[in-house]
Formats: sequence, C-alpha cells, structure tokens
Amino acid sequence: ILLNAVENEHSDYIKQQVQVKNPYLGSMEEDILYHFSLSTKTHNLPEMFGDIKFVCVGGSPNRMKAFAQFMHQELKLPGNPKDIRDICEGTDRYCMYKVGPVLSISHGMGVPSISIMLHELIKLLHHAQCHDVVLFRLGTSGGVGLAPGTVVITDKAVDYAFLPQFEQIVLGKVITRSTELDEGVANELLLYSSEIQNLPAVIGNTMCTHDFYEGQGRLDGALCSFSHEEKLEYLRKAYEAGVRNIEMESTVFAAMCRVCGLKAAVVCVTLLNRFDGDQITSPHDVLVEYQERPQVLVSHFIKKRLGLI
Ligand code: R2B
Ligand code: URA
Repeated sequence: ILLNAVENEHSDYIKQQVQVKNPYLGSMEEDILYHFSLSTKTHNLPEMFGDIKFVCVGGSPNRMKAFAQFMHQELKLPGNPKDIRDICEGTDRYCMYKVGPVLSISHGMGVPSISIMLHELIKLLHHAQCHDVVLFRLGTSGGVGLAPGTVVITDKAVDYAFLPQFEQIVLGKVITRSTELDEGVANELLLYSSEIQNLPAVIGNTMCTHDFYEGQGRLDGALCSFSHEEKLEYLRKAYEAGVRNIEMESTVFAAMCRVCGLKAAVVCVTLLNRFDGDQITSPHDVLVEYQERPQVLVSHFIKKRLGLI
C-alpha cells in the first residue's frame, strides 16, 4: 500500500512505458510486424508513432476508418478527414489510421484475430517508445437484460463460466491470466456518459465467448443442441453474475493489456436484449446510430484528457 501511495504521489513524473514481456525481443535485429506490414528496419516507428496517447480498436475496418475521420473533426486537425491514409495498406488483415495522438485500428472478429493484432500493436507501441497510453475497445455486443442501444462499460471481462480470466494454450498447456481492467478509466467514462445526450450507459461485466451462435446460447445458428429454457437459464445465471453484455474479444484484450502495463477499457453498445431474442432486427440506420455511441463517448474522454473541453 505504501509503495502504491508513493507511486501515485509521483505518478505525474513517472512515465508509464509499454512493457513487452518477452526476453527474446531485445536481441532481435529486426522485428517484422507481419500483419501490419510494418518493420523496425523499414519504418521509423518512434517517429511515426511516438506521440500516441490513445489507441482505439474495434472489429470492423469501415467503422474504425469512420472513427478516425470523426476524431479528425473532433480534434479540429488541419486537412480533410477524407484524406486520412491506411498505415497498413500493404495488408488487408487489419487497417490502421493515426489522427494526432489517436490510433484507430481494426481487429476482426474473435479472440484469435484480436490477439494477433494485440501482439503486434503492443510491440509497435514498445518499439515506438510510447508512454502513458490508454487503450479502448469500441464494439458491439448482445445485451443481457438491457434495452438495445445501451452502452456497457466493462467492469470485469469474464469467460463462459463468468470468471474474470483468460485461458491461452501455450506449448499444449493451459495458461490462465487475469482480465481486470482499469477501474479509474471505467468510472471516468461512466461520468462522461451522463454529460452526453442520448447515451444510456452502465458499468457491468462483459462475457467473452468463442462463438456468436451456440457459444452465446443462440437458438438460431446452423447447430443448436439445447432448449429455449436452457438458454434462458444460462442467461439468467450470467445476469446474476453481473454480466450485462456478451461479445467475443474482451477477455484477451483485458489480459494482454494488463500484463503489458497498459490502461484499458472496453466500451460496447448492445444491439439487442438477449432475453427477448437472438436475431438482430433493428433497422440499419438504428444500428448505425447505436454503433456511434461508444465512439462519441470515447471521443469525449479523449477531448477531456487533452483539455479541449
Ligand atoms: C461483437 O460483434 C462481433 C460479432 O458480431 C464480434 O466481433 C463481437 O465481439
Ligand atoms: N456481437 C456479439 O458478439 N453478440 C451479439 O449478440 C451482438 C453483437
């Protein structure tokens, strides 16, 4: 506790570096970030990325491009937002846009896709000597007992058994890592949500699954091996364990950021209430507006942190 207090007292002075937890990295002559089409030899990463303070990740490439253009406007940066360039144009695995101190990256769907991206992102931030970086996952989710359109700021990212942990298989053995997120950032986001119109938000646990259909207890996949009653019982248990939404990346996101000393938050809008059904039936324009909500909230946070509002 004493150590913590001393650290907090001096936190204004201590730069929080991005820590990679790999003894082999330091001795590599070159590091090729293959899925970004970037490398330490061909790109000056400190020059390109050294001033990054906020990294926002989300599943869809188009949504993350739109977010970057939105941030360009919000930060009143010079030039036309339409002209922003995909830094990863050499690959179509992920897209990446930099607008001032904000990096916007897509991660695809599911744990394997986001974890590959996070390995390369965390190495990139490390090679670029970034410090005091906050990471956000902006996404969509299925709500558990919430009205569609509610933004859930994740307290704990939990697994299929509602435990705050992420299991990775390493050399044929299960390694378990904690999935705690930054409480301060979450509370700050909740506070800001109340300053914005039309942005219902709650703090709750987020369950991460490895499938959208059976894995989330849906009755409408190509396979279904359980009854309607069994589905509802699972969702009720999830609700009792504090779960308010279900998505597919939060546990590995939380676990990797935590190990590497990165402050992180997960902000996902709910597209439906899973107690009412499985299919996403809202009209396209309604869904588009829902998906803007996490972006508006995180943009508000960034502008506050930068002293712009
Ligand atoms: C939310 O939405 C996607 C599935 O539709 C998945 O990436 C997630 O976490
Ligand atoms: N994303 C998910 O993973 N589940 C949903 O129900 C909606 C979006």
